[in-house]
Amino acid sequence: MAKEAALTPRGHLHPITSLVREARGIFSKLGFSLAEGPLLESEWYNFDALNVPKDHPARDMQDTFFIQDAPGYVLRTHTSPVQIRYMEEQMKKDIPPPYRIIVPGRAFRNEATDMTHEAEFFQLEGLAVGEDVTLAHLKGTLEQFFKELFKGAEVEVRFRPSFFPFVEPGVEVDMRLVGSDVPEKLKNKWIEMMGAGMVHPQVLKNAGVDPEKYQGFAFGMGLDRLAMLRWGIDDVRLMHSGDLRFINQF
Ligand code: 2U9
Repeated sequence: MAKEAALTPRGHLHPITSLVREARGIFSKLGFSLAEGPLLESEWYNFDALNVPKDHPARDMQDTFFIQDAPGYVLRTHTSPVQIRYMEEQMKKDIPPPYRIIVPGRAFRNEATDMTHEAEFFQLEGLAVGEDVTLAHLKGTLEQFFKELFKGAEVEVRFRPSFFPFVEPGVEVDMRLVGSDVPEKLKNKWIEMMGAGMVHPQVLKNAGVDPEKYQGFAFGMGLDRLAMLRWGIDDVRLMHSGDLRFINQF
């Protein structure tokens, strides 16, 4: 019996599945729970509620998959609508902040594909809302995340000012790994990991949360890129190809 079990071929976790599981473990220790939402999303949740203007290039046919038989609906271009839905639902149930969630999931962009671009990609976003949430909490949270994800390395995190319509201020988050265990390709280099910021007051309002009373931080990253960095994968198209020769290497 034992011998038979040893000979049974084993499946392999997709690298993105591994990353989601790890992220879930790390963030749950920080008090974050997991939220999910639909892939087919209304323009309100995907764009308007998130403060993306009507004339924003992201709302163009070239960048977004619109649905012919469902006017007003799109394949979500990020997982951010899930955070809007979550806050709205909590407020409707009379459950005020603090909120802490991570949101893993697929997102879609209508663009030409190459080694670093895919029309389908996988995101991990996060949201923390409370009466005294600051950018410093965001930095500490992300430092802890990277530290646990790249175990054995010393991790530094830096913010550079940036702009996203749903946050103010917005930042690009870079990470630098130092230490003897770090692969040469990643060592001592600032690597852009994600975008983040303080949730725009209008966005809180759109979700039914009083921006006079509450603030929040939010972040978003691509797990495809993170997996490529971590395992030295050079073509993002392998990630969603369903090719077992790829998956079997993990
Ligand atoms: C709500 C409010 C704010 C999430 C954020 C980014 C910045 C960001 C990109 C990283 C790489 C998407 O996968 S990617 O192309 N994301 O830069 N995301 S702030 O902000 C939110 C989300 C939800 C309610």
